[in-house]
Amino acid sequence: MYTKVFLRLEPLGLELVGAAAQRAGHDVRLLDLQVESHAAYFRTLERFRPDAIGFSCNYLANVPEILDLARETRRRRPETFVFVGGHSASFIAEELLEHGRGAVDGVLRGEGEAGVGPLLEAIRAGPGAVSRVSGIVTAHGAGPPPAAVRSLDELRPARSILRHRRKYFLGVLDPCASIEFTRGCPWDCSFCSAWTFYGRGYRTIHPERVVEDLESIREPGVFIVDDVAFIQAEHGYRIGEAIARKGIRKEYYLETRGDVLLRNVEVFRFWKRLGLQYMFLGLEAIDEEGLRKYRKRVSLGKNFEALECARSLGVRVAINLIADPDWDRDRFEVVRQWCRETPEIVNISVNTPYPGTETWHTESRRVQTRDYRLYDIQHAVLPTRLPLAEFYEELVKTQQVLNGKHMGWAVLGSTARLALERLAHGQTNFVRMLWKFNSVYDPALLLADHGREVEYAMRLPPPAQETVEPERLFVLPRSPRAHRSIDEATRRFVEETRTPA
Ligand code: B12
Ligand code: SF4
Repeated sequence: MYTKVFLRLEPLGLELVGAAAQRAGHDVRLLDLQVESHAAYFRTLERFRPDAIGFSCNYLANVPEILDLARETRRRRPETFVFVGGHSASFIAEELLEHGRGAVDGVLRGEGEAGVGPLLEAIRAGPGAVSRVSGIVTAHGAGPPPAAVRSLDELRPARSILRHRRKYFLGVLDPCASIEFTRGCPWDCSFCSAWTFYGRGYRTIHPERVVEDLESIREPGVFIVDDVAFIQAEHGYRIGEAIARKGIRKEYYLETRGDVLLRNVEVFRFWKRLGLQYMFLGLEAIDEEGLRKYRKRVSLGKNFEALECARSLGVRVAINLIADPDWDRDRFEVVRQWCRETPEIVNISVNTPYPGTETWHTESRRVQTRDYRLYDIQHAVLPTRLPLAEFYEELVKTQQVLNGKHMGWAVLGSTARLALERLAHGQTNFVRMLWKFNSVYDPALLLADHGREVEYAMRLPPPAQETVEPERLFVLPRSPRAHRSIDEATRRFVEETRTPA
C-alpha cells in the first residue's frame, strides 16, 4: 500500500508454505497479488482448477480484498476449499470466518509450514478430519493449538514457483530477494505482535542452511527479514564466515534495535565488509516518554549513540518514528526540525493499535473507524487532537522532509551511476520509485479514504484493561524450548534490557 513507494518484497512466507505443500505431494501455484491482477487470479482459478486455495493475510489492510476474492471464488468454484493463513489472520480467525459468510472454510493459525500438509490431507479425508488439524479454526470451532515448526533447518522456500521475480526491490536494491536467519523476538514491545505470534520464542537457522539458501538466490540484493537482526553475535559471525568462505557477494538490508547494534557492533562491521548497505532502526520516539509508552526498553541516549555508531560504520540508515494521533502542530514541528537535521532517512508511521498486540487491549482511546483498510499505520484510527484534515496535513508535511532529501532529483544526482546500471539491466523499480511520493502521500487522499463505504466492519477491541496476560495473546503456545537458540550471555543481555530502569 503506502510502502509500495519504497519497496515490493518477495512473499517469503507463501514460498515456505508452498514448499511444505509440495513436500506433502501437492501441485502448487503461487500468485502474488502485489504484482499480479485479480484477472490473473481468476484465470489461474479457471485453468488450474485447484482443490484448495490458501490466502496469505499478514496485514489487516488486506482483509477486505481477501474476503471479496474468497466470495467470488466460492461463487465460481463452490467445491474448492478456501482457507486463510498468515500473521494477522492468526489473530482474527473467527472474525474472518464471520465476514466470509461461508466463503472461507477455515483459518489456519500460526506457522503455515507446520499446518498446511496435515490440512490438505484432512481436506481429502472430509470435514470431520479438518476440524482436528492443529491450528485450524472453522465455523464449527477451533482444532488443537497450532504446532510450531520442529526445526527451521528443514525448511527451504519454493522460490522457483514465484513468477516475475524482477518486480521485487527495496530502494536501490533492485532486484531484491528475501531471506530468514532467525524467527521471533525475545523483547515484548507493547505495539508489536512479533513476540505474541511466536509465543515469545526465538529460533535460529543453522548457518550452513542459511548459506545454502543464499547460494540459490540469483538477485544481487537481499532483505534479511528477521525482526531484530544479529541479537546473537555468534550466529551472525558464523553465517558471515560461511558467506565469506563461499565467496558470495550480495548487498544486504536488515532491521535491528539500537542496543543490539551497540552490543554487537563488530558483527555489523564484519557484515559491512560482506555487503551490508542499509539498516533499519526502529527508534520509534525522540523523547523518553515516548520510549516508555511503547515499552521499547531502551533509553534515548542509547538510541542516539546507536545512530552515531551506524554512521561510523558507513551503513545507510533508515529510522522509524511513531506519530501519535494526539500530536499537535508544535509537536509535529519539533519532529520535523529533527528530521531536517538528521541525515538519515526518517520514516514516520502513525500509532495504530493492532489485534494481537498488548496495546489492542490496554489502549483506552476508542478506535474511530472499523475499516480494515485504514489499519496501515499511515491513517489515524485513534482520535486526533487536531481536526483530522489538519493532522494529515502536518503528517504529510513531516513525511515530505524524507521526500525532499532522499527522493527525486536530490537522489538521482548522487546515485546516477547506480541508477544507470540498474536501467541497463532492465530494472526500473528504483528509478521509478524516486518520483512516486507525491502521488501516494497526499493529505486529501488520506482524508478521502475515511469516507469510503465499509463492507466488512472490524471487530472492536475489548474494553480497555490496565494490563493483559501475555499468554492470552500468543498464537504459538510458549514452549520451554522456545529460547533454546539463545546463549547465556545474550539471554542475560535481553533480561537486563527488559528490567525497567
Ligand atoms: C517484510 C515485512 C513487511 C513488508 C511486506 C512485504 C511483503 N511482500 O510481504 C512491508 C515493509 C511492506 C511491511 C509493512 C508493514 N508491516 Co511488516 N513485516 C515484514 C516482516 C519484516 C517480514 C515478513 C516475512 O517475510 N516474514 C518471514 C515469513 C517466513 O513469515 P510470514 O510472512 O509471517 O509467513 C509465515 C506465517 O505468517 C504463515 N503464513 C503466511 N502466509 C500464509 C498463507 C497461508 C495460506 C498459510 C496457511 C500460512 C501463511 O506461514 C508463514 C511461514 O511460517 C515481518 C516480520 C517478520 N519477521 O515476519 C513484519 C510484520 C509482518 N509487519 C508488521 C507490520 C505491523 C507492518 C506494518 C503495519 C508496519 C510495520 N511495522 O512495518 C506495515 C503495514 C503494511 C500494510 N499495508 O498494512 C507486523 C505484523 C503485522 C500485523 N498484522 O500485526 C510484523 C510481524 C512486524 C512486527 N514486528 O510488528 N512489512
Ligand atoms: S524489539 Fe522489535 S520485533 Fe521485538 S517486540 Fe520490539 S518492536 Fe517487536
